[in-house]
Amino acid sequence: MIQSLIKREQKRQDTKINMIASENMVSKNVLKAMGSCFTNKYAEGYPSARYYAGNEIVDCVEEYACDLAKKLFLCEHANVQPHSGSQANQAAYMAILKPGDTILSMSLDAGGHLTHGASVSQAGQIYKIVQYGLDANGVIDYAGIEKLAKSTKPKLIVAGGSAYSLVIDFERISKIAKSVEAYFMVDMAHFAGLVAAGFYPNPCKFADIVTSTTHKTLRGPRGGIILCREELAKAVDKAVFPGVQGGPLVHIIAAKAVCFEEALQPTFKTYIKNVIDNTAYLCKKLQESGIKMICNGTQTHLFLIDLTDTDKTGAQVSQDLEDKFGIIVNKNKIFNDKRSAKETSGIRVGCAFITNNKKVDKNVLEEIADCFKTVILGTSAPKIKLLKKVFK
Ligand code: DSN
Repeated sequence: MIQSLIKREQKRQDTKINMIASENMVSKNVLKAMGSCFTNKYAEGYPSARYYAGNEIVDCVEEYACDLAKKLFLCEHANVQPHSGSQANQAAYMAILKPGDTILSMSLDAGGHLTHGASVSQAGQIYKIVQYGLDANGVIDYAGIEKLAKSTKPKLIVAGGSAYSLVIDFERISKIAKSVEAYFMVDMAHFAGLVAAGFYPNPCKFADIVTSTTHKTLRGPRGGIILCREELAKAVDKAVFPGVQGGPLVHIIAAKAVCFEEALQPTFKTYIKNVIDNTAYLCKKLQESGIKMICNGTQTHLFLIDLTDTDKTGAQVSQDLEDKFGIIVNKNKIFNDKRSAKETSGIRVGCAFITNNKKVDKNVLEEIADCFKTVILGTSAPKIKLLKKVFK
């Protein structure tokens, strides 16, 4: 049964036009490591300090993955055990905060993440959460962060998110954090690949703790990592295990190492440059046709379409794009959205997945733009000749 479902899913991934900004396509070697015999091993603890015997090879894997992560992101300490970005964030908070401490973070509808303190998340229930948003231009309200930091004296300021399309000014936020003696954490899950390739400022230069997933633009297995300076290393490691997790997923750690090896290659730089170029080109084509963007554009692998001037909801647009053209996107709330998370007034679009297909060029992107225009603006249906050839 499962084998046939795997085949069907592979076909779906090959034939649909996947523009979900947080997804990507791993290499055969990453897949191989994930499916390896390391899945059979328990390894609670850390290299040379395990609670189970038989970890001499596992230790080599974890040490190698940590060394590569440090090399890739130029940081002093790496923990590669978090099972996910959410657990990485949970552990990062636990390493430096006490229940009831104040976190200042970007709100979910401004592009932040659930784990940054939404009321339904664990962080929202354990810590006191104060949130910042966007200014009138859709840019992070840096002046607002400063004001809130001064008035609420947070113990931690968090930057990063899931639906913000501009480069974040880490230096500015780190100065604000220092001025109120708060820790500064960056969740780079979305743009980690851009950082690795040198197309986004490295948050490790400015933040006390950096968390990430490894499966978005970084193009590795599903999982998380935490990076920090040596002085926080012990607290971070203790928070990951035994703080929030038990045994690490050694097969995933092996796959993270493969992903880091790949991200250190020149070909990865080319891939990320193409992702950014494709995203910018598609975004520009849509803007030229009158479609509005939050932040008025993009500097990254994603953009967020603002549907408030149209009669369409995010839910309708996402459904129509899939039904009519096989384009897969996600509906997304926008800042101060009047619609619910089920409907939304935004659509988040990313080019990390489709850029793996070498045939995706400007002509293909123009056909994709025509599909969006048909669904959002009601222009006549395009021929999509190229799309049929490229995604088959
Ligand atoms: N669910 C991820 C995303 O789509 O951005 C964030 O966790």
